[in-house]
Amino acid sequence: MRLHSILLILTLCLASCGAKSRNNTDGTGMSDIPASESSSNIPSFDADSAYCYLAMQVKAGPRVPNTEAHKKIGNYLSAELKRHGANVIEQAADLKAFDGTMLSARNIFGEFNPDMDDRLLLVAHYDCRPWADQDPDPEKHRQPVEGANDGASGTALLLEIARQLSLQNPQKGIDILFVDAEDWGEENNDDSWAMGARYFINNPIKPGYLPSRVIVADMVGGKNAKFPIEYFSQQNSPDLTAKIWNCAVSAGYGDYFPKRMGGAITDDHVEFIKAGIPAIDIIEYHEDSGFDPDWHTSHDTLENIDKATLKAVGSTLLRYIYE
Ligand code: AHN
Ligand code: ZN
Repeated sequence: MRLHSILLILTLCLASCGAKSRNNTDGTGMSDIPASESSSNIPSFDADSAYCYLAMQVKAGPRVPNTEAHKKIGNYLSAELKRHGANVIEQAADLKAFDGTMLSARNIFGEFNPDMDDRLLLVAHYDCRPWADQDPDPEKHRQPVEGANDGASGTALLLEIARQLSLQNPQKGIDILFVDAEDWGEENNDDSWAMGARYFINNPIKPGYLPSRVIVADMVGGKNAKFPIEYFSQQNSPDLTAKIWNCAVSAGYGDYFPKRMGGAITDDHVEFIKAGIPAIDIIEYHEDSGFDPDWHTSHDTLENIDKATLKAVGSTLLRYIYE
C-alpha cells in the first residue's frame, strides 16, 4: 500500500467517533441483548467520545438550515443512531420562519426498546443560529455561529448516550430526538423559536406516540457552566426536576447542578409542557449574566468547550436512565 493511502485510512479512522457499538441489524432496537446484561451497573459516560462527536459537528461548519453542513450532519445523526441499534424515523418539514424564510427542516428520532410502553424522550437541537447577533462586534452579527455549545454539545451528549444504550441495554423505553429549527428565532417573539419541536408535537412521529417525560439538553459543554433549575421545568415538572437534580448529586456533580432557581427560558421543552407532557431543560445559566457568555457570538467555538461539563451532564443522565 502506498503511504498516502495508509495515511488516508488512518485519517478516516481518527475522524470517526464512538468507534465501539454493539451491532444490531434487526431494527427492533436491542431486543437481542440478554436481560442478564442489564444489571444495575451504571455505565461511565465517556466524555472523550462525546467531545469527538461535538468536534465533528463543528468541523462540518455551521449547521444552519438550508445549508450543506446541516444536511450532512442530519444524515450523520440518522446513520449513527441506526448504528447504535435505534429504530430511526425521520420527519421532514418545510417551516416558515418569523422573517419569512422557508426552512427545509428535519427532525431525527430514534427509539430504543420500541416495544416498551413507557417512553423517556431525550431531546437536543442540532441546528445552528444563522446570526451571531450577541457578538460584541457588530460586524459579526450577520454571520452564523459555529454552535460548539449551542447545538453541537447537546447533540453530542445524546449521541454518546445512544452509544452507551447499545453497549448495555437499560431495559427501558428510551427515545432520542435530534430536533431542528430551534434557533432561527427573534427576541420578544416566543413563537419564533423551537419550530422543529412544535412541528414534532403537532405531527406525531408514529400513531399515538406520547412520551411520559422529556429531558432537553441545551448548551451542556461550556467552560465554568452551572445548571441551576430552569423556571418552567420546576413549575410544570417538579418531580422530574427533583429526580434529575438529585441524580446529579449522587453522580458526584452537585456543584454543576445548584438547587436554586435559574432563568425562565423559552426552549424546546416548553412545547412539550404546552402539550401537557412533563418536560425539563438542562441549560447553562448564570444569575448575573444569563446564558453562557459566548452564546450567539463568534466565540461559541471548540476552544470554549470543556469536556468536564459534558461529563457532569452525561453522567447525571446515565444515572437517571440506569438507576
Ligand atoms: C430565547 O432566547 C428566548 N431562548 C433561547 C433558546 C435557545 C437559543 N437555546 C439555544 N439557543
Ligand atoms: Zn441559540
